[in-house]
Amino acid sequence: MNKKVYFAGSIRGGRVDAALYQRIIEYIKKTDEVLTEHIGDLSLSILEQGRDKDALIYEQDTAWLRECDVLIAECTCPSLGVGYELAYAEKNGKPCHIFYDKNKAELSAMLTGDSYFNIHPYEKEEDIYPVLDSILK
Ligand code: 6IA
Repeated sequence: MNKKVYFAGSIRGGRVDAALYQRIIEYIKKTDEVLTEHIGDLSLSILEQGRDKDALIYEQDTAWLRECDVLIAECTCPSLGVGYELAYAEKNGKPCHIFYDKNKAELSAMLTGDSYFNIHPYEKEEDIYPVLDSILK
């Protein structure tokens, strides 16, 4: 209860699962704080904004990664940024949980091969929520 959650999901890697991210974020927010609510924003711009603006995004996101209690990543849609965030969170000793739909994606060996990560393959969206309950309890 009342954990600070860094939810990670693809932005420039593709927004095909944005509505799923939104539902997961809303679920987590019933009991805990999500630092990265914008990941579920269906109108989020994925266009490059120039290095100065992206530097501000990087500074904010890495500050939240240092501040969070746990990182929860939805990795069905591959994202360079999410991969970077997972490595950054590991380096900072944050618990990391990775969800992916095993019928839609093959996870990178750089994630499945790293025993630090807690990996949760799922078949149906409904399978995600009881696992979230056990992570957040
Ligand atoms: O490589 P990707 O863009 O798919 O990386 C996605 C991950 O990087 C997410 O988990 C975010 O935490 C982070 N990230 C990437 N782009 C942004 C961003 N863009 N804002 C915040 N975090 C980002 C600009 C949106 C802004 C105009 C509201």
